Amino acid sequence: MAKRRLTNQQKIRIQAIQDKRRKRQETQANASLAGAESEHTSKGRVIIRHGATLGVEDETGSLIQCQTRQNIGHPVCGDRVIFQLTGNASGVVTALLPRNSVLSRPDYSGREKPLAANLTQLVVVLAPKPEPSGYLLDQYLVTAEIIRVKPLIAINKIDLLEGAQSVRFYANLAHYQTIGYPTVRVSAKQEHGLDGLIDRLKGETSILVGQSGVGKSSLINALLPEHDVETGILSQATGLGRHTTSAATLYTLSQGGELIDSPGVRSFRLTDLSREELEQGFPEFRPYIGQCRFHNCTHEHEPDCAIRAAMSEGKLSPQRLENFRRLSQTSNRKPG
Ligand SMILES: Nc1nc2c(ncn2[C@@H]2O[C@H](COP(=O)(O)OP(=O)(O)OP(=O)(O)O)[C@@H](O)[C@H]2O)c(=O)[nH]1
Ligand SMILES: [Mg+2]
Ligand SMILES: [Zn+2]
Repeated sequence: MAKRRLTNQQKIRIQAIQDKRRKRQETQANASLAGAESEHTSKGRVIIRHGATLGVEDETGSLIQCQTRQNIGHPVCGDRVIFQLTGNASGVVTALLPRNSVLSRPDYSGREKPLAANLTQLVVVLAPKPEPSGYLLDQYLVTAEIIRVKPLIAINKIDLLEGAQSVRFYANLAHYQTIGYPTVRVSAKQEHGLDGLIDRLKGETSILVGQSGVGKSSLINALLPEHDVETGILSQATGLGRHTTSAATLYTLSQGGELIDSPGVRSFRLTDLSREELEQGFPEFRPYIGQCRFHNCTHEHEPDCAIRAAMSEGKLSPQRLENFRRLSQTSNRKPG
């Protein structure tokens, strides 16, 4: 208890220091407008983080390599920051500006680690190869609901689909469209369907997420031909990607919008959610929430369960309910 109070106090103090730096920056900006001398602090955008080093783009579009002051939090790709120049193209980040949203992943010790900030859209990239995981897709879709960003499903490598295989592939994903998740079909390789994707990216800060090898970086290359982002081949033995991209990186699209490439994952662990939060992550469940006989129904075995009844009537997808149950068993450690 005492430890927690101390931590909160520390947080308040760190917050106050950052607020002061922000205010100082604002005053300086005003002073420099008035032609007065100013210490050189500027606002910037983190476009990449490599270990402790940040690539910060200043307001003129120049890239400054920055270290960060301790105790200001953990700036990540997409963060807005205040930095001070220490050299020609080097500096130190002194404050982290408030975030509109943040995508985190638990690290090996289970602690939340931010991956990217100020997102407005989460684009889950799937492909026929490597084979999609509905469980991973559902985890990302729940995450989009929880961090309040728009979800988008991008099916890439459609050039690999033909005939019966194609019909089967789309049939397995059809329920996402029924629920209302926007979906685009593209081929980064053949540059097919990109206009539909570009339309959805305009005016948004989007992050491409998904398994390694689905073609996230290839999509960046197709959308931004002036960049040549490294892409990897799939392993012949396992059909899986080789984790080619190692750090989230923000790109600006000429058609409008910002797009973040991110390292592929094999699995994604949701942060601890209460059952209520998890239910909110499945928007098609909403009409039935509160309709079960028991208010704390787990939708597994209780009598008069509205969710299971809806599934039997074909109104809810059995795969989604299965993933909901799996997630409520693994991520549901927080009391509701
Ligand atoms: N046939 C086909 N292959 C593609 C397409 N897009 C990407 N690929 C191939 O898929 C492989 C993996 O692509 P990447 O872009 O490196 O995948 P990634 O999602 O960035 O992978 P990580 O960085 O490891 O997460 C490469 O061999 C690409 O050439 C596509 O539209 N069609
Ligand atoms: Mg990549
Ligand atoms: Zn129920």
